[in-house]
Amino acid sequence: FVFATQSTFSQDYTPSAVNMEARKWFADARFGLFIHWGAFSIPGSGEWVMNDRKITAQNYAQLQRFFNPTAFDVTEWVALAKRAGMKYITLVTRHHDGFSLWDTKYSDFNVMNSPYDKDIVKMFADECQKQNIKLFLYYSLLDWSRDDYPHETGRTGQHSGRTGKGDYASYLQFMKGQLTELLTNYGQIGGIWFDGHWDQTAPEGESDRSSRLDWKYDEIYSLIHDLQPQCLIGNNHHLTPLPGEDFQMFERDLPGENESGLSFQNASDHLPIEACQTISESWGFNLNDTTYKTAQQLIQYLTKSAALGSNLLLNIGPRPNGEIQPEFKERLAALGSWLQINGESIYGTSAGYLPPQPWGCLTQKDNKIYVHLFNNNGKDILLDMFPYKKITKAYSLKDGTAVTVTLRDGTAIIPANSNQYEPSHVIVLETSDLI
Ligand code: FHN
Repeated sequence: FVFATQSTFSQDYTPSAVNMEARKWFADARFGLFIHWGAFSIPGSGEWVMNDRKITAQNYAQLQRFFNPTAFDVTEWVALAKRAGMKYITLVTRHHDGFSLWDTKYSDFNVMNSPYDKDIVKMFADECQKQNIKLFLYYSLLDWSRDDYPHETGRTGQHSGRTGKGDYASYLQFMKGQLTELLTNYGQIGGIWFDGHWDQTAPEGESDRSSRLDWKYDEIYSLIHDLQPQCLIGNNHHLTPLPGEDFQMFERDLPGENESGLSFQNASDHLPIEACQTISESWGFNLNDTTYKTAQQLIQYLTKSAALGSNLLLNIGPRPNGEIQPEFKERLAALGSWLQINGESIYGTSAGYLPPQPWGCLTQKDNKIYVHLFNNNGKDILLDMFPYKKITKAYSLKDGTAVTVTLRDGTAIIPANSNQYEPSHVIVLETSDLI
């Protein structure tokens, strides 16, 4: 995925004051809920089912007739995110399969033509406003159903069944139309989350990977910033951020890690960062996917992402009938309970002065350093190169119990008995006299 692109980006994007404020808000928010849900949820084989099973666009379109999530309760979904301590929701409004979850006049393949017949984006927009949580919209750049999308994924033709060869000018108009709807009819949108850049970029049928499609981001991004200047733009292209983007993303990785093999980009030093991760393995509902991460793993993942200066966008893939799996609910509830007590060490913090360590990690705010203990294996915790001359107070965030911490030759020492604490215990060091 490391490649140059031929796009002609305008270099002169100056974020407006409201956009800068929104970036600050976003960087402080630290935790959001990602929702992968749509027609692809119906077969229960993940959101790539159309491509994986080589289903033609014509056959796939039948799923529209079965989309009827009668158990969907938007109030409950939004409340679940709130209780988990999340500050925003990023909803998949149209994934690669092309099914739109709102009342769009630019495509018939949408929720209004399903038995459900309700504008789901509108339901979220209204409910998020009511419950005071921001709404971000995921929007796929690539589309497996439209003839005018010059597609790459599956372009050997097995699954497409499409007649067109692609016409990017027409497809671009379509995207602009849809984005205009999303940014006009649903109130203030927190951000647009693009995905699919990596799909391709060579014209259909061409194997030369050096001739890549110009996505015309300069046009798309200006449209968004003109319609809603505060609306943040992020693009999951796995590249260093491009002009016009307001935050940087990492997929299935924390900044600086590349366990997924997708994240070669360096972390931005000036834009907010967001890492997205799933609670189970799959993004969309998958009957075979029962590998749920534990609540402890997720708490530590959230903590580590904050320790690296990043938000965490944590994904659920609800069932097609609108139920959310109890396993997701339990994990989200556990995160919420932990944040109720320890939220101060996550929200509004910046990266720790040391990177994450085997025993845990650090976050910082004002004159406080938060020490997150995962497991110290019975050893003293040594914070080398401690950036302050004094520790004026040290205590457990949970209940204020004093902790004896010594500062010797520039190293803060937290004694081994700290392993008496439960996992993900937080110790606060109040400091003074920056070195
Ligand atoms: O292909 C998608 C995938 O289905 C999912 O939406 C993730 C979320 O980050 N993004 C793409 C893979 O990069």
